[in-house]
Amino acid sequence: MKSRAAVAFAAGEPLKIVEIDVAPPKAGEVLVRITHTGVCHTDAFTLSGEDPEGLFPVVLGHEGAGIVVEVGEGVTSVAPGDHVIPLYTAECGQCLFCTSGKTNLCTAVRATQGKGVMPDGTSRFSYEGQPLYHYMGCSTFSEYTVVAEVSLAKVNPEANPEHVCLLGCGVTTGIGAVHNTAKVQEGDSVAVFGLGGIGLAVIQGARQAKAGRIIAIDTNPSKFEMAKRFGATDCVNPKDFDQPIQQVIVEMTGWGVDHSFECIGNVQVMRAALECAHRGWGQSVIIGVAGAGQEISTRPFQLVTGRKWMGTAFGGVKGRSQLPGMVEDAMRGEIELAPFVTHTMPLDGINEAFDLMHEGKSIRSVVHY
Ligand code: NAD
Ligand code: AHE
Ligand code: ZN
Repeated sequence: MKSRAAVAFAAGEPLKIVEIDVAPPKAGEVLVRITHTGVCHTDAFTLSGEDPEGLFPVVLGHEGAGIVVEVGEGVTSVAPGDHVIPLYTAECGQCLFCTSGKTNLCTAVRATQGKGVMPDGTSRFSYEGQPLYHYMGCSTFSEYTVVAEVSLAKVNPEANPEHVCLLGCGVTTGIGAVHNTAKVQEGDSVAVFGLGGIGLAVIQGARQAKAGRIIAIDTNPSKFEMAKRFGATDCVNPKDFDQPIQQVIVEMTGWGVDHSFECIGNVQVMRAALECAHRGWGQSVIIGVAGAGQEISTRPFQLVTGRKWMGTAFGGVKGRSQLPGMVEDAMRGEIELAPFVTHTMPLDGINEAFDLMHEGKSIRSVVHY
């Protein structure tokens, strides 16, 4: 079938809106009509050419909501008409990782997903006869996409797709990082580096956990108003200080914070986030994604003296078993999604979403088909 899509033909170039061909779903696969998709910084990261797994030409997008159109042979957990959120972290329920009870990092389709193809090693997308790569197992920048059954969460059809698409990545990642990865407790102090969709969701999660002090840090002070609205108690612009930001946070708190979160993808800030964690027990969670060749470093003494360095993917959330409940939470107002959607546009305007992100003017742009 034909589908309107925003295709990344080459790194660093704007997406092109074209009509692509989408082949029917094979066994274990599902054809989904995407109605809405958020634009996450990770899409921009891969488009920039910095992603070691980046492949072109590709249909990007991984923060979507849609409706099942057709299922392939053997698919039983979803049916045409079901409302779904595609998952870049699948949940097969059977692999070593799913059954461990320790992680959400399912391996069922991860290897082929990273190669931009479906589990059988081929693509369902083509343009003018040439194959296009899939992205993160989702490719939500095409109106019609094919995903593995294990990469779909079935959600309440009454939910607003313009909002719950954000549970496909940003908001779930930030909130999950607080509850599943850091396990923030009542009264704990928190520092959040980077106040985009991810950092603001961390702040929302920290407030849910009844954290005490929530320090929001960004070099763009226009982000502070929203951070306060979500529960930040202090807002800090590193540009206002001569000392390194970790020293500023340690001085503000006495010994550092109980939990810090890096939500930028900058390895220098990852170091600062670790070094502003409390001596003896403070922990720092890396959420940001850093480019090819980047490495983190600190003095080992920082860990010897009790700090813990951690990371999280999709906030540790198991998509098929936990995302439907998070959608219900959002419908009850226990997870706030609307304030994240600062801009909406039709598919034709998707490059504007990337511009707004780079200019620091948006939190989330949501594209509708
Ligand atoms: P965003 O671009 O919307 O927000 C980033 C924020 O960081 C901006 O407000 C920017 O002003 C701020 N910033 C930039 N440099 C800074 C600095 N030196 N000090 C302080 N603030 C600075 O991005 P986003 O969509 O919120 O994503 C954030 C990061 O999280 C990205 O790296 C993205 O790839 C990653 N991510 C990871 C996961 C995961 O599962 N681990 C999921 C989603 C996104
Ligand atoms: N492909 C990159 C890494 C990209 C990355 O870390 N992705 C995050 C999700 S970002 C969502 O916006 C993630 O979940 N990673 C775990 C996984 O299995 O992909 C690289 O460095 O190769
Ligand atoms: Zn994302």
